[in-house]
Amino acid sequence: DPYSSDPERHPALRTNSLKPFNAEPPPEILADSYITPTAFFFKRNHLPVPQVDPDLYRLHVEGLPRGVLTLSLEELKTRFPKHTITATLQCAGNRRSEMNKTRQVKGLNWGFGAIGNATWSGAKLRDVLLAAGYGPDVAQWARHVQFEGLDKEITGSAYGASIPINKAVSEEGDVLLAYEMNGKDIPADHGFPIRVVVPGVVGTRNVKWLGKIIVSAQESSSHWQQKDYKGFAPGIDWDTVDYKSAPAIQELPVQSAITTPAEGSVIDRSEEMLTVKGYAWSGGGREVIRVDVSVDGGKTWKEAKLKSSDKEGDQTSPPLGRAWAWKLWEITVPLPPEAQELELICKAVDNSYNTQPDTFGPIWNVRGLLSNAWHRVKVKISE
Ligand code: MTE
Ligand code: MO
Repeated sequence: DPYSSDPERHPALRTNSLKPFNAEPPPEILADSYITPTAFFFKRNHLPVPQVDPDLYRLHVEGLPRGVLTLSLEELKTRFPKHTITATLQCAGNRRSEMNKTRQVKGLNWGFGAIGNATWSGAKLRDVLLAAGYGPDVAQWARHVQFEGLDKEITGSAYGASIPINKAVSEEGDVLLAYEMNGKDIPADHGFPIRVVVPGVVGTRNVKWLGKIIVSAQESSSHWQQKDYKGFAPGIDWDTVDYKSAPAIQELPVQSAITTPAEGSVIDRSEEMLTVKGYAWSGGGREVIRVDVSVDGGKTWKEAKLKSSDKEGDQTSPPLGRAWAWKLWEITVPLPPEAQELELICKAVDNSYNTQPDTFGPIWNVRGLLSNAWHRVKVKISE
């Protein structure tokens, strides 16, 4: 069994698949703390978790005219300044189960917990590429930076993905070769000893157990770059899909969800007030500037209070274009008199004034990706 050396996991995780291991936290814990506890951070593995000896670990940087640069873990930690960022990671399949209810899609049936927020520390990819010989000459032809994981299919091909070179070398792109998550060594499930953190970019490009970096004129030729993680029109099905016709997903659209109360909760009328909480995030470093909440199915809306950390009242903004981390939000509203059932809704707005679509129909796609329609939660009120 290639999965026999997979690590232990927290028993409260909701498992979507055991081999490979895919799981998300109980969603109500997500808004409890600004930083998602590592044990509860969603895990999305396509293959068995590779066992890596940190002393034998080597990272190879290829494709540059100067030849291959090989770095040990120690060299990565000591030759390059250590940077720390707080960034939200979201799987392109987050909230797929809701889109699946509109019309069946193919993929793991994620709820709204395939997202988490962590602090990540490591060397800047930019610094490593410069040390490997990236410069104006290379910029003439290089278009993509490819990543290969140490996890492999039985055929021997490694998990792989790529990102545009501009994101990789930008001083403001903040792409990390991370060796710490939430202040500790990156755990086995999250890519020990090195994972790429590409803030603002879909989970799949954040390659774990990083073995190789290749500077190239081409995108990664991997299955996950070419034949998966792309969006299509609602009319395209498995018989008509042409993967070459759409670009690979990079930056994600604006997203939000209600983490409490849970679907189907019963609220006591005598409580009079109802507190609704959740998360909101947008891709590409766009900052969430507003979350609108309705408790009457979208007839009326109120603005939630946004939080940029666990500090009471913290509404600080990150530098423009570098809002890598989510915001938590909260609102307390009076229970509408007479109503026996409420439909709670949230929708977020980012600083480009992008917002979420109201329903899944118009954004339905065969693979169930980019599922970001208004999040709706029904609750009952008991007398
Ligand atoms: N990297 C490797 N090497 N193998 C993988 O299976 N899964 C990707 C990405 N990086 C994956 C990978 C996907 S689809 C996502 S959503 C994120 O890792 C999940 O990261 P996490 O497990 O740390 O939450
Ligand atoms: Mo993913």
